[in-house]
Amino acid sequence: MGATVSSSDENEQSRLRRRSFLIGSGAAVATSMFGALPAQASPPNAFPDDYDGSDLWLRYEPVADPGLLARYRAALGAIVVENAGHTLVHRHTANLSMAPGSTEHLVQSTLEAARDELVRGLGGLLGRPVPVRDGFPDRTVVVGTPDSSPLVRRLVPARDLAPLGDDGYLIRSLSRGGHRSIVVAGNTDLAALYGTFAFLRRLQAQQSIAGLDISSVPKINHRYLNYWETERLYAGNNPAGTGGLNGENGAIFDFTATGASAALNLPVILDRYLVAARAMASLGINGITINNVNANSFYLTPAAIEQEAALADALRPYGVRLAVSINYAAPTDARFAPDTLTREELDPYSAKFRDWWTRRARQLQAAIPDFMGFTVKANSEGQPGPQDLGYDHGDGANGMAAAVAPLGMRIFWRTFVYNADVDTDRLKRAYLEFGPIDDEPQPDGTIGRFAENVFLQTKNGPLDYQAREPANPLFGRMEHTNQAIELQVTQEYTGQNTMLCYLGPLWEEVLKSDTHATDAHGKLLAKRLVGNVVDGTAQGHPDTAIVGVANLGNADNLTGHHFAQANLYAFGRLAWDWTLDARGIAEDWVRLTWSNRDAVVRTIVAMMMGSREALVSYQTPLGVAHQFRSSDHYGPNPAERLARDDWSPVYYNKADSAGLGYDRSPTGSGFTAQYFPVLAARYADIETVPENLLMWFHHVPWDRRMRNGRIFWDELVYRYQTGVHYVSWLRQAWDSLERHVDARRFAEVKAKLAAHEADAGSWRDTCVRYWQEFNGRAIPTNGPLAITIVVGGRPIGGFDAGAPSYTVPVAAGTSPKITKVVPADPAAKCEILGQARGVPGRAVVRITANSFFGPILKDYVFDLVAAAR
Ligand code: GCW
Repeated sequence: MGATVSSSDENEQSRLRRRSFLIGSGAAVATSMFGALPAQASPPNAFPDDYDGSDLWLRYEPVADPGLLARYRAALGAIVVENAGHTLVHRHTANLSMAPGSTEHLVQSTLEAARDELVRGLGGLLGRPVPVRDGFPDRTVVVGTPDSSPLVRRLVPARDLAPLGDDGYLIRSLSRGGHRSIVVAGNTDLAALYGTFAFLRRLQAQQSIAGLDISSVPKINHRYLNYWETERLYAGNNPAGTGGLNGENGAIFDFTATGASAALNLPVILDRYLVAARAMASLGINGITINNVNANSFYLTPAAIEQEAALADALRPYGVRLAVSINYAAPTDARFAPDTLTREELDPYSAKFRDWWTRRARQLQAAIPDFMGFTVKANSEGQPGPQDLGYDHGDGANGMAAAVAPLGMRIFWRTFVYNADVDTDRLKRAYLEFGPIDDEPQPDGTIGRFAENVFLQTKNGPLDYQAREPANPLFGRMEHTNQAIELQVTQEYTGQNTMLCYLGPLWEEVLKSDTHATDAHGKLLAKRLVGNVVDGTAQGHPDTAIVGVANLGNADNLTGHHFAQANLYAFGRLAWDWTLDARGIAEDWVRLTWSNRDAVVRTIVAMMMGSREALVSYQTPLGVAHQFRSSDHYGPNPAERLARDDWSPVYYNKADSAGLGYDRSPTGSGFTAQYFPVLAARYADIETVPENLLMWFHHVPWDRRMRNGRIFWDELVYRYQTGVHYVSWLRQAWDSLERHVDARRFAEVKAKLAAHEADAGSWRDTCVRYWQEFNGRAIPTNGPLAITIVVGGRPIGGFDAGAPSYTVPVAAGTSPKITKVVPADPAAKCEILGQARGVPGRAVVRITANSFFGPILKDYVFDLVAAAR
């Protein structure tokens, strides 16, 4: 498809950008085809222009559609929450109070939380107060449980509530004798609160509330956050870095802030704690471990326990329970003197060790009766553990578990271990250490040594939260052990607080990936997706857990990047129901957070949905893992070689003159054998391994033919380029929303996207140049956005699509005008944004096309210069 040019002559880029000349079908059609919003007039956005994002998705803006507003108002005349103040939750801290000037408020019962959320939510959405009433007026929303509410007992048959368990809820429209109501009910106050948020979500997303008959039960029992207050914290309120300001460290909860913030430490409760609590409850998150797994034993000291108790008091009405991470060697810490142990006394079988932990757990339980237990990172990355005394992870986990079992607590023991003595391939190590413990016959005739109150907490992949990994082979392998999956919500390897990367698709991919797990007779299990293993349906586990390493901080918007809120949201929704699809979750989030206008929703959802695959493409395409510089895990450093082999990008890329990638097949490290047979065979063979994991399992020759016919080197380079081109499209798509998004958030995201594009380009360039050192090859020039231009009758092509600009010599006496643009992809759209008026001069050609993960865009910048004579 060629194109004839019809543009005026201009040579200044800022002016070029304002005037765009489209070749072909007309601007509106072309842009909407690629997801950006046509620039037509529309009503101004409802959010105030200075809105900072601090409400997360709990934003209750008045419903703009007059018809819908009228229907909502007609249906929702009153709120009835009977006996809301009857069942008060425990409160330890006598003088629990909000910081001066707070806007949130403390409640002391879960039903009060539900009632107040309805008052706030319906009042905002309906644009007028909705009164709280006694009795049973017409047009009422009733919230409660059969215990709290005689009305619920009357309106909802017991048999309908029975299958909901403790956390499930139902939402039902009822109409009797002309009397209409909506009832939100569960078996517990917390379930009623969950139902309340689900009901409000419907209104926020402007869905119909007529004829409701909804029920929902979570698939996983424990839906927890881990919060690392000192590491990978990308949501601090200091925009120049990740830290805090005014004596805060950037973490969401203040324990030890100094200076101007010293008066804000717990037990004082800040607004953001309650926003976070409401947000967690809105998703059904029911626990949080509040400190880093590289644990500071401060959190076990009496003074800290008092602070934790205050936090627990504030979160309790929302059903969010507390745990802390511990250091295995905490008993040796002088802060507990005289109650300390020697290093030799850390024997997990000894009464001394166990009693020490029982004492600590009792202190916690005295202040926090529903304290959950401990999260443990042991013998990992320098942390102490049972192996220091010659014991294994089973001994250590069970020793701790025995100490806290009488108190009803659990141990979450992480499997993120990779002791170099176990195997040269880091990926094989955890399986080799944990697997055999699961197989051990026990004296009571059962199999598997891990105690019942132990959960192994396992990262989704075998390496370390990379943007793409195969599922961890421990899923399905630990048949006799409780196992929680650990996902990283904070974007350590996925762009931190700069890149827009929606992680829903990553988690959906892993939760829905087939383990091909078999039973003891080698027969494939009927239910065997990773999600089935996690929710217990694969192997019949009654207790189940999912953990997200959270991305909260003290930034105004709580997550640093406005789009990082989506990741917390998606984690929570998937924790409740892992079978949901990432796109639907994104759509809900956009409606709750940005806008209900369909065209805006479509554009933002499109921006989100390709963002993770784009990041994979410009950072670590085709299965090459962990090419991050070690200093911060943000930028690239494929050449880096560290003292620790298994922290070094070179260890993962294995670049040489023959090719690239880590051979983990049977001819290499043999890691593939840790998978169940179907997967082991698929991954072992370079012909059958999924191409997106190619270099994860194989050392790939530069000339290897890919499935699309290209050679590996060319495809590799195009993947890097395509990822960056997606980010260029993101910027254009976002710009198209300027009139539809409140000003402050628009500008903040726009600035992040500019940095994102530059940093994605640096990933592409750094990696491609480094690979060239091994293969000596040129950059291929026939990628997805390749073009040929015609100037003065002469076709010019072969451009490196990764270059920022191109010099085009123009013969004396010929016009510098581009007369034709021919894209390699016939479906691509070409647009000449401007022509050079003379030489030297500048022309810009925009190419837009679709890649396999979404729209891509490149502006070719041509510097037209006089040809040398
Ligand atoms: O990815 C690594 C991170 C560490 C982290 C560790 C872990 C808290 O770089 O920051 O330590 O994983 O998960 O234990």
